[in-house]
Amino acid sequence: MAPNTSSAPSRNTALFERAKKLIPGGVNSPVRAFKAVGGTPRFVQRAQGAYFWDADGKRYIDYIGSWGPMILGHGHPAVVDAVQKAVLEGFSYGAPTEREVELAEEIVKLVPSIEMLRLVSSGTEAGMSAIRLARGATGRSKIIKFEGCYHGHADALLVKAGSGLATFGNPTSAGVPPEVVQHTLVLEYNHIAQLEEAFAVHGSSTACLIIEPIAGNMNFVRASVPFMTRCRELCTQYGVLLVFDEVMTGFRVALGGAQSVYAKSIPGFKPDMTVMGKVIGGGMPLAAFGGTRAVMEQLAPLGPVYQAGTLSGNPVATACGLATLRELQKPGFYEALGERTRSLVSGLTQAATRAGVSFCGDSEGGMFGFFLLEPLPQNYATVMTTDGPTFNRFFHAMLDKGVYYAPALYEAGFVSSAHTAADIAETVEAAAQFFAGR
Ligand code: HOZ
Repeated sequence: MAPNTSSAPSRNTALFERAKKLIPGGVNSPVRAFKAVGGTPRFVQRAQGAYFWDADGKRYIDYIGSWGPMILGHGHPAVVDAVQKAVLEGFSYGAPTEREVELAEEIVKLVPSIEMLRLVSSGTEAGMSAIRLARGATGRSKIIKFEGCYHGHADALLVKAGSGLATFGNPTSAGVPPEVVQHTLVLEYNHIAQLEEAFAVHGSSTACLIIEPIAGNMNFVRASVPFMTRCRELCTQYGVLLVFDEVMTGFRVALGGAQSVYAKSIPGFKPDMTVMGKVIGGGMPLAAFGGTRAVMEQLAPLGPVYQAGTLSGNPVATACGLATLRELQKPGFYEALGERTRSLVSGLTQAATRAGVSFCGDSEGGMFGFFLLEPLPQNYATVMTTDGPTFNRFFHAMLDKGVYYAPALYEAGFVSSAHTAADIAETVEAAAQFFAGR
């Protein structure tokens, strides 16, 4: 399709108007609506490699990649081939398949803390199920989470979460009764003294501590090594299950996920449970939760904790996930991805610095974040001090130049193996023009 000319009516606008009549806010997930940054969401027509084209035929370098799953870029031939073959064999059976066993074997092989796992269809479902299992396995009710960490939209976890809730300046959703979250303790990310106090009071009645080890829903904020070390020590001391939410970071920051990154600094480090999604489905609705055998065997039909799903382990989704995981294991994959991502963050930082703009960024593997402030924030409150209006102008300037970042400053960004050095250079040049003319 030929690109729309500026005088022609925008198909994005027309589609948005049509969508708003039937779908709340015109979108099926809030952040997509551009409410925080203003303007009209781009309706995607098609995507290939590092790019997508909108309904007006304009091309964008895509740094969202479906919010993380598209680590190989769009339409990777090996993945497309696997999905096409799977589709011909049937869409869904509601019965076990060899492919879901293969996917489980692959994940267990690559993530040593996971001895058993269950496949589900979304990160929200995985997080919600992991919490129920942690409570069932420990016989305790309380859970600990951190401000700015988002673990999907299950009621008990929708307290002071980041992502879309942060965008709308509303830390907790309406419709979540106080009684439902009375057992959810929310602590400050990277605050060791507060963590120790909370464990001293509530440790023995707490089922689990759930954490995004590298938080991607308040932009990109790492848990410090000393903080993570204390999380592990206190969980062990009080019999609290340490649950890593690796929906974003799993197979994204390293082949073994963020836990393998922490294991480099904390000898023998392992969480008790892990929640995964995004990359393991390669762009199809697929997620998982897993952990030690002792905990996972509490799950029905073996144990008393109920959990189920009609589309769980879907044969097309598992084909897509398996093909994706096989590509990631090719030699040098993460080295190249990490290098490309670092080159983006350092290019943006240099461009901002040259123009005298306060800027900092960080990345791990194919996940990154940047802030229009310095130094790197360590918690949600600091992230919230970012200059929103300037970010919004930056976002739109980049969009005009064909670079698509997340339409909110509380979201991490993603680079795929399809992004080339030329894509990074084009992006950095676009940013440099904005910083220079700001
Ligand atoms: N929960 C995602 C942001 N962290 C947004 C998902 C979407 O809009 O697709």
